[in-house]
Amino acid sequence: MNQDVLIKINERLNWLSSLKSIDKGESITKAIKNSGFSRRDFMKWAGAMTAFMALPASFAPAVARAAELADRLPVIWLHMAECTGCSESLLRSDTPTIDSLIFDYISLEYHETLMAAAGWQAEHNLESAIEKYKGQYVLMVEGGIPTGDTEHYLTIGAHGTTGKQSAVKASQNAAAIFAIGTCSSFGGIQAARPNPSNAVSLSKVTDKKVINVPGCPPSEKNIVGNVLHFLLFGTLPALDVFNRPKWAYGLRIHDLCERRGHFDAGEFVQNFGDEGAKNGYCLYKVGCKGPYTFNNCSRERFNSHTSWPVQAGHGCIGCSEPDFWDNMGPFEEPMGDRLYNTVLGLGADNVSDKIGIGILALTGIGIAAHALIAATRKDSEV
Ligand code: FSX
Ligand code: SF4
Ligand code: F3S
Repeated sequence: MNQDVLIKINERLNWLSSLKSIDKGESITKAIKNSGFSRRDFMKWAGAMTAFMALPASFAPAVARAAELADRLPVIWLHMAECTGCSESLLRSDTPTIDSLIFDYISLEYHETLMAAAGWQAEHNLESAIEKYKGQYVLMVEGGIPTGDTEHYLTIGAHGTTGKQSAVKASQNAAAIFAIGTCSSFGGIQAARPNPSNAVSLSKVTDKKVINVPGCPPSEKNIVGNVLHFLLFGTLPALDVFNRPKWAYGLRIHDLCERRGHFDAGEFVQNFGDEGAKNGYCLYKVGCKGPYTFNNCSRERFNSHTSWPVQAGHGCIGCSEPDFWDNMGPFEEPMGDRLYNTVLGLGADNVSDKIGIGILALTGIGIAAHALIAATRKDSEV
């Protein structure tokens, strides 16, 4: 079975290698070497990415080859309404990582933050990139998209092109489309009540299939992992109900959290800075939304596996879930009283206080709560 998949992957990689590479004067392999990474570092990275994408270890050489062929995959990256944190997540490391090097390499065809061009030149660059790589480019869109009467909020350029028009146009001839970040996936902060610009997700404005890579911001690993996955398979990954790749968003934060033992033992931080906080206790009572949030932060962390919100001492705020700005707040209070009590007639805090080991009940409640959040979203995003 794995063998059949590998044969297919190698056929695809052979086809990719027959395509013209983006001309950067040197190959990706060379660029990585020139940045001080040895072949051994690179293969180690490929092995880690293979595990990260939940593929068998025997796929590591194919993953390495896919990374080396990433320059066959032009990326067009558009900015809509957002804070640019998604680009920052990927590009602002102290030292370049292999992920950021690969991404830098392939993304410069058109990236509004990174490119040198401005004004007419920038508009021209976008049009020519779409034309030149018709049907081949990967479109990545960051940010929510203002619509309706207020879509002029994102109007740019001499032709008065709106953000919505740019996104729709670029999506028409893309080989794959990724909504990068929660804003593009679900509307994000600008779509939070009262949503003055009528911002919506990318999937709401295009009739093409969109893969959502949420997180505010998503980790650099989730962004690059999706590019690699597309290079390897050329098809859509298995997606959850919110069109998030299951290999990245299949588990809850809570499932692999390093503080989970304390949750199970009923050991909670009651206030920031208390004894429990010093002892690394569970952050549920100071607002952690890890039990309702599907993402891989507790396993992969950020900044080359350095840390993540819960490790830094603050609860997860549910940033990869639809409408989290409206649904997950207040961010430093537990959902318990508001959600569990009203919906399920159970106080999660009572459960965890009285029983201590509330794991089974809470897991069930967590899942039910997640389903409820899904059912009560303002709009259907999928
Ligand atoms: Fe949104 Fe990306 Fe949050 Fe910011 O731009 S997902 S506001 S981190 O950066 O789109
Ligand atoms: Fe970790 Fe938050 Fe779950 Fe506690 S509630 S175990 S801090 S994810
Ligand atoms: Fe976001 Fe929670 Fe991860 S806040 S970054 S999904 S830990």
